[in-house]
Amino acid sequence: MTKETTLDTADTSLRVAPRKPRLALMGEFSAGKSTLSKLLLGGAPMPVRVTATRLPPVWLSKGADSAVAIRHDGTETPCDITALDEVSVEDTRYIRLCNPSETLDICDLVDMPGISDPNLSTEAMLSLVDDIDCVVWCTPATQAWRQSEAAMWERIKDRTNGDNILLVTQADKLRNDRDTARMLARVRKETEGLFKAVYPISILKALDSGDDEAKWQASGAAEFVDHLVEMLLNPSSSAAQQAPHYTPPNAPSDMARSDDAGETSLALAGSDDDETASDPGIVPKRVRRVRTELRGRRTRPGADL
Ligand SMILES: Nc1nc2c(ncn2[C@@H]2O[C@H](COP(=O)(O)OP(=O)(O)O)[C@@H](O)[C@H]2O)c(=O)[nH]1
Ligand SMILES: [Mg+2]
Repeated sequence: MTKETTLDTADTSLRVAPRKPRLALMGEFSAGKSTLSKLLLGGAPMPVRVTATRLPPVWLSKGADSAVAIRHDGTETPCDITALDEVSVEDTRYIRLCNPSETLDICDLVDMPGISDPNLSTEAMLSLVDDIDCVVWCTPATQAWRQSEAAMWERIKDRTNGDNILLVTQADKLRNDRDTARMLARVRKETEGLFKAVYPISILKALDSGDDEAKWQASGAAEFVDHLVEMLLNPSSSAAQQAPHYTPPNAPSDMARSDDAGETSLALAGSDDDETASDPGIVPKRVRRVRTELRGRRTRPGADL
């Protein structure tokens, strides 16, 4: 009996609020992380150039467009969403950016600076990694998986839940399929056991694929997005529970609304009408594809959310 009581107490006091998985995009400078975040966010246009080079980590959560700089000492300063590159890189632990993209219904996305960025200390990066769950590591096809990446990944991988993907970006820069196959064989061998999967992709081709399903497939995005969505909806770690309306730390008050969470999760999957209502502009086809992936996973018989 005593034991039972203790367990009950522990259960109540230690219960962690369920939340969405937090996915970090990592890799060297110019590996394509910010371009990938653009691809994943799809139709919700970023109000700023997230490809600006000197930015602190950008933590993207679902919500109406807003930006807040979180300093290393924990203090917060709202910032001009159109001038994020004015935020002090040295003082800022990360910029919290809210964005209405539906992708952010299933995860938070953290667009990290390059791993060798002199403005981001290794300690600061590792401390942020401790707050995320999983990683898509971007490595450019022409110089894939350099020693610096292998060394840094060694320090990072055990801080994740293991749901990590290695994305070999800029595959369009290789001369032909044979070069691609050789490069992939090498990278897969060198990273054996370090990632759940390795995918080649041309993010630019994926962004350009428009309505063309064959081009979307050929870009490598289809296979990658399929796996990523599957992983985010069924994370390995019990720390990252699925919860459609998790409110991130320091969330602005307009994000803390508590509407019927479960319903909303499935509504995302279900209704194109809703999408049209909230997004009166043109919805790029690539976004619909990400949504289709979400929809497929959420409506699949037996899919357990
Ligand atoms: N050729 C090619 N260029 C790409 C691709 N993805 C990104 N880039 C370019 O690579 C450069 C660096 O991309 P960026 O996303 O800013 O890299 P980050 O520093 O990792 O965030 C930009 O000029 C992108 O346009 C791709 O798939 N193919
Ligand atoms: Mg970037």
